[in-house]
Amino acid sequence: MPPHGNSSFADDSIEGKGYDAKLIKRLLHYVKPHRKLVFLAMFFMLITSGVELLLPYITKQGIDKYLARLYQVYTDTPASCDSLMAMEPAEGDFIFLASDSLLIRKASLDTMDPADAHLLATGGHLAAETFYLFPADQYQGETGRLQNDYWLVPERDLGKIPVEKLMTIRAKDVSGITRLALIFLGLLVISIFAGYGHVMTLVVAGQRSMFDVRTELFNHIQTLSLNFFSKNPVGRLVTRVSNDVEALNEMFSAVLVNLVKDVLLIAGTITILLIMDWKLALISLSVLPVFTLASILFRRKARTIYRKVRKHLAELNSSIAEDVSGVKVVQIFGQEKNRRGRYFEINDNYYKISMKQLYVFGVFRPIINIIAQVGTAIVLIYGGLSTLSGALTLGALVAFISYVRQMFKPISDMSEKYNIMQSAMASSERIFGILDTEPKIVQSSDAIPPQKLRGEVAFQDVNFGYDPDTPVLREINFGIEPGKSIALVGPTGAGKTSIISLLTRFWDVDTGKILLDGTDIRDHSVATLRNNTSIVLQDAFIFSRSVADNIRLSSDLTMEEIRSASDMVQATGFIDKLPNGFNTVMAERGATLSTGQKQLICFARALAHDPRILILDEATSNVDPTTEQLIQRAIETLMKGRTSIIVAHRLSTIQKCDEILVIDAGKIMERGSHQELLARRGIYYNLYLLQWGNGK
Ligand code: TTP
Ligand code: MG
Repeated sequence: MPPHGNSSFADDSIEGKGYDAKLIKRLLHYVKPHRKLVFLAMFFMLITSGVELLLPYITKQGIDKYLARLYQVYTDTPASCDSLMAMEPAEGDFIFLASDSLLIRKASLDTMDPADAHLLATGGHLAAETFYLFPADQYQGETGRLQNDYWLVPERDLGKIPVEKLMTIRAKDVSGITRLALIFLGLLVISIFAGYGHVMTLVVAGQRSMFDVRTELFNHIQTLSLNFFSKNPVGRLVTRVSNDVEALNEMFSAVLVNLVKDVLLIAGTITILLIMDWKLALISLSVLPVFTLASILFRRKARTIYRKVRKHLAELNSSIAEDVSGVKVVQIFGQEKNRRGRYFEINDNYYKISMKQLYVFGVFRPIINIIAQVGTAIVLIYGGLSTLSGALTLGALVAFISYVRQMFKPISDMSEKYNIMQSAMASSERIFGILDTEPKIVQSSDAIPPQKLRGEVAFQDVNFGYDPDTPVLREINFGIEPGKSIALVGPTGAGKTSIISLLTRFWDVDTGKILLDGTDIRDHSVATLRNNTSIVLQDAFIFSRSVADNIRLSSDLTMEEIRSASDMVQATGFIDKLPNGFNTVMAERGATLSTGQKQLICFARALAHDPRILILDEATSNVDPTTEQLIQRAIETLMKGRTSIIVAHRLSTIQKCDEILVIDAGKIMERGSHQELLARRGIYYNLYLLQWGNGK
């Protein structure tokens, strides 16, 4: 067993590493069959991330190109004006006014070589005043001045132009903005669909992978030895199969779905910010470490406290349940005051922890929000100053603010994802722990192919204990000829059930050998063992399926065969009286049947499979005399012509057997026929007097 085997199912903690390359690699193995879906999801994800990164940029374009189409006047020597025009600016970026002056579009400073832009802005040749520009043949008003073919209106005087006039002379800007708005909308629609596709494909891939994990886990658990089950209570196994797989699923839907996208968005945003204005970028990113730290701290605290709240709530609930259901006892023994005190304490604990939770949320959430707002404020202050001094366009500032705000959410989400990853890693470790547990009963690779047995059984010097330190069976030696029968008798806890558990390989011997037809049971294939033996256990197990299915199990017995088997053990009588006869579906564990009826069904099951070797652990329970007789006859029918090992409590069964072994404290103390053993006046004789002496 690997190092993360048993020890890790010992506790159900969810602390641990948030990332474990080995575990992730194993998990990916389950995703592999569904990789097409994952790739599709990645494709969708790239689209949505791209759109999200693009939207603020479109806003910037709209503002700079159409809303704030501002120009500044540049005056210098004709030679430098010429050289500027020779830079081949984009259409409308530079406008020739006179030999010594140009109009330069403010937004174009952004797109030109930063060194040139710097030179222009700091050379003292660029006037700070900004103008809107209108063709002189379309508009000439009171405010502004005429220069060449253009009417220049200072930015601050734009409001003086009547609105209707403004709309007509700015028709080009209006149509430009409309076009951008439509593009914006189109992208949004695309991103909605791509986002839907992204989540759906990944969730489907996740559910399918988890389906596979659950199936494998279930199948594997079924092959495990009883040793495993004695160490892992049923409740815990149920948790493994459902909760732990669910934790993995949560990782899929919450983490994998968004993690890559978040990382991509954060990286993309930071890159864009740095390209737009690296100084402003660094300044606005300065709050990130504090923000990240606060988010992590908050998530961690929130998670711990959430767990505590859950624990206290469970305590509260179970306390109410217990006291209400036990109210009679409480009243009869006058325990009301006592229980009230106890309840008050639990209630008070729950109240206190809930208040603490409120406090954590009430303090941390606002703090985190404030940090994010401070980040935005820094951008606004510093960026605002840059915009005023002309180093940053208004559009760039607006885009900057959008990008910075857009970045906070994925960062705060990521700390939550880390928590989910942590529990998922712990869960997968436990799941793999089970998957790595070897089935104890292994079939050796050179096992004899399945065969039909004659039915000779022999135990040779068998020693065995459920745990190595306490031996349960010591030096067990006996043999049974094909078709003969043996009865195991002895006080409770003697080891009778243990002997037959070894024969069915629910467990394997520690030392010694069990031979079937002269061959070690461990060299036979498991199929030989299962096909040639039938076992009826002390606690008859009935599945919640129809009676016929309970007899048939997974074999392909016909209805006639099932009926004839149940006829032979005389079970048909009561089965036919059930509401739907053989098709009556049983309650869980056969709760609606009596003990005797359950036994009879199990006998029919054993008989229908026609085994060479019959193993029977007789129930000790008392049944009415009629059923007793039915059972007795059924056992006789079952034994006929088969090698039988019977843990017997009924004198009549014992007397029918060819040999009786008296077991006590894990040893065979006496053996022989009924008469021989009585004559010895030993353990058997005493048992006889105690149990059957009263004539039963
Ligand atoms: P059994 O073999 O179950 O005793 P028994 O079948 O003779 O008793 P009964 O007549 O009541 O059915 O148990 C022998 C010892 O092994 C006993 O001390 C309990 C112990 N034991 C385990 O430790 N683990 C197990 O799973 C079982 C079945 C028994
Ligand atoms: Mg027993």
